[in-house]
Amino acid sequence: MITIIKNGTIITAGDTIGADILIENGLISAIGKDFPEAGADEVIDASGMYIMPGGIDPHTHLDMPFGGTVSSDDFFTGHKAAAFGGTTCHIDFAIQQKGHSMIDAIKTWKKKAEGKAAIDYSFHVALTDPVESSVEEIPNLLTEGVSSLKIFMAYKGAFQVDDTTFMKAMKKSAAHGLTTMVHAENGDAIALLTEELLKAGNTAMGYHNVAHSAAIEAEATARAVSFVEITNAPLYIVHIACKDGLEAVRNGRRKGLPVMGETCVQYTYLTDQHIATADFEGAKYICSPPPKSKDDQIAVWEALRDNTVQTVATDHCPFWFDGTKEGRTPGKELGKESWAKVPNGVPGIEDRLPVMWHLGVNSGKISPNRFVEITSTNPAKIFGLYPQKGTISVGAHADLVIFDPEKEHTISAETHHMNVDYNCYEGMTVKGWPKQVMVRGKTLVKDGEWLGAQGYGEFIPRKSFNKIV
Ligand code: DUC
Ligand code: ZN
Ligand code: ZN
Repeated sequence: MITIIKNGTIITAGDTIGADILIENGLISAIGKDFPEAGADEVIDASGMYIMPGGIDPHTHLDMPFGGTVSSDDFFTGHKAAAFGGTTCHIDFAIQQKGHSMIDAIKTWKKKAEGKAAIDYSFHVALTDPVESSVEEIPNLLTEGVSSLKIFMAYKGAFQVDDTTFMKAMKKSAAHGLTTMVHAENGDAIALLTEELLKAGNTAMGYHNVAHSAAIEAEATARAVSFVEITNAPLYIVHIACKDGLEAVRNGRRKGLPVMGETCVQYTYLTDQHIATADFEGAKYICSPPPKSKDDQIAVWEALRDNTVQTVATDHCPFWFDGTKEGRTPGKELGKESWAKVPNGVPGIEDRLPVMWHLGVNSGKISPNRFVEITSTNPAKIFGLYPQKGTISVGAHADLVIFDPEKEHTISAETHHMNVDYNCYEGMTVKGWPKQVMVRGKTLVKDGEWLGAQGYGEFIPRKSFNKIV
């Protein structure tokens, strides 16, 4: 199969060039001008369009048992939605069950995706059983194509592990070329405050932000950065949402420590005021860590600009607002009586690229090249997918977004493709929209039409060639 994309403007993390792309059998085989069209199966005229590497979402939770229910997008619905929004690859989390190995978890998550996947995917694994055998298992993860390991400093009694296990895991991972990742919130403090708040009858949604305050996130983030200094092991801190946490990462990087940071699209737009909305509406925005003050949001944008954070993800973990309807899994209504029972998570896998383009590029906060870098290139580099993915170069997968910078679209749950009954960006009119989206040369979405297929998406094994960026 030979495809030519002509007359477009190619945007990568490093360059903006007017050139045509030749695609052969799913790979980019040449970048140049005036390729002979005779013999091509398809010629796409991309006049007026930008051509960018497909989005790579480094942090998602599809089909994840959590909070007494399961996230509402599986590996087909989530993938279809991702493709409509220009994301062509993502890295999900296989979560270890206590008493079981991490290899078991990876196998379980691979099964969830098999036959359903429509875009390409890979897995991180979360170490949740803080026993010696878990740490000993770390080198074996590479045989399953997993080169990144997640630790939770939060979710006491469930996923949280102690600092000793955390540091041992960092050292073992570093010694074998794996990158450690961490959810940085102080789980002990959250558990204590939750108990006190509930005892005092403070059950309204806004109290989620009291139990998950900026100090609680910043303390854990600073501690995690100190662990990098102590172990000299690389660390990627996921979903950073507060100014003081970002400052801890910035200081660590200034010292030359191998620490990296991720933020999520919701933290560039939502604030604690969304969660404090009356009449249970705020439950829609409950996630951990939660979006915080306007000041924190400004700090997130600053960190995206000055490279304190290198990636923007989604932490996509959707739950129905009303999960009582026929055919739905239980959702946010589980927490009608108390914020503490609301399943934590927000949808966003479909919205990430258009919202970041609109809020970031259209406003002049970030350049189109920086947009590509934080949404695709850096996730690929950090997690060992580059240069197969994350850029437009000869030999790379033809995972491409043909993006119409002039097209306006109003985001709504009525028209989105995520399997969830609300959207965090409801009513936002964005300028710039994916016109055509390809994974390995196959068009999955064209002019709003779904042309993809369940089972087309491939598991991408990753070796220990992760980079620090
Ligand atoms: N936070 C969420 O809000 N959902 C999934 C897991 C997490 O850490
Ligand atoms: Zn997390
Ligand atoms: Zn997460």
